Amino acid sequence: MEKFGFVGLPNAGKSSLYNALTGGSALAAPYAFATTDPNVGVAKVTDHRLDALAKMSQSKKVVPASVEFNDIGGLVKGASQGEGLGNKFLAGIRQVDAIVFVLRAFVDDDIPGPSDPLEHLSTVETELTLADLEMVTAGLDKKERAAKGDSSLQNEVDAAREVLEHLEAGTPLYRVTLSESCSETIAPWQLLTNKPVLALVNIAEDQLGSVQEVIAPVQAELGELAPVFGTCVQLEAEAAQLDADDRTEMLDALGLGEGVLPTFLREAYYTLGLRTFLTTGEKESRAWTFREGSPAPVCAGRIHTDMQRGFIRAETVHWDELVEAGSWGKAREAGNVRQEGKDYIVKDGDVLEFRFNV
Ligand SMILES: Nc1nc2c(ncn2[C@@H]2O[C@H](COP(=O)(O)OP(=O)(O)OP(=O)(O)O)[C@@H](O)[C@H]2O)c(=O)[nH]1
Ligand SMILES: [Mg+2]
Repeated sequence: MEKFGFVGLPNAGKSSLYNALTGGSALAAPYAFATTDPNVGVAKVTDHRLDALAKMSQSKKVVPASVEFNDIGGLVKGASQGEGLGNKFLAGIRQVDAIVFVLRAFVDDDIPGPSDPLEHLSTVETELTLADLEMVTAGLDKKERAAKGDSSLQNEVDAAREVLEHLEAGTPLYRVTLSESCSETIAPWQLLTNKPVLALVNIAEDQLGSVQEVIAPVQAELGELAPVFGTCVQLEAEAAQLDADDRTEMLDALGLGEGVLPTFLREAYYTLGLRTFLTTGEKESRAWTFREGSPAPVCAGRIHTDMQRGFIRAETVHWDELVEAGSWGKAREAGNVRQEGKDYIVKDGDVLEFRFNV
């Protein structure tokens, strides 16, 4: 499952966001470093295509796609010198696939900490860059020594030197374009700033009418580097505790529609190059995650390795054509079901039935 890690200052609202997304009950409290041990939870990605297919098939079970969120402690200025919780706890999010910056804009005199999201962003960027710098400096030293006896390590030494140059200049790696060989070689180091980023600005309830203005400076700062979202995390966390009807009523009353978080979640998923194919039947309708550009057998392998090994073909129909036809049978009659072979690149929203032989 794909994983996201939250990074932000104390009291930015990371644990509140975690609760809102996963329906969890992590401690969210108005003092710094409320979170010490990480919270790990799963969020379901809502998908109207899956709902439509489940309805068509009258499926007994509906299984949406899901992603994992890791909520960790707050990062402060000087963390690399041991301030606050230090920066060792960042190791807990080295394995994540992408990082979500949680930046506070809400003002609340009872909750300590700055309310300027740009100040949050700058601290977070600096501290992540310093954490990477520490790791690369130590790693390079080791590799240089090892490369003396093993020339095959020279590649890695070169790559580490290239990233070191950027990190020493204070530049997080997501802001630079690394050479292709460097990019490939350094990937296993799992550097924090060498991951895709997204930003979520946590705004006050009374800023909900001007979300765009509040997040504009952050958008300007990050430009093309990261999608930026804004919402009042507290309200969405409260809504997440309600049952579906009450939640809809609460969010509607606030003019929030379905809430910002479902959109955030879908976009986070999409930003990572994740796509969805679907399966549907009476027993179950299900959304499956695959990487953009995957051929049909790889997608079959998401369900079962036997299906990949013994792949023959994939009966394929786009979800909306299937829903419009009303059943697989009718979609076949209408000529909408294609027989796709092993080279077929699966598209987001395809409904598939694999034929295989083991
Ligand atoms: N007024 C207001 N308060 C909020 C909002 N979001 C979170 N809070 C409150 O701010 C406090 C801190 O929130 P947390 O979610 O614990 O923040 P955190 O980023 O996890 O903090 P650390 O774990 O200490 O790093 C809590 O008391 C929340 O209830 C918001 O949108 N508006
Ligand atoms: Mg917390």
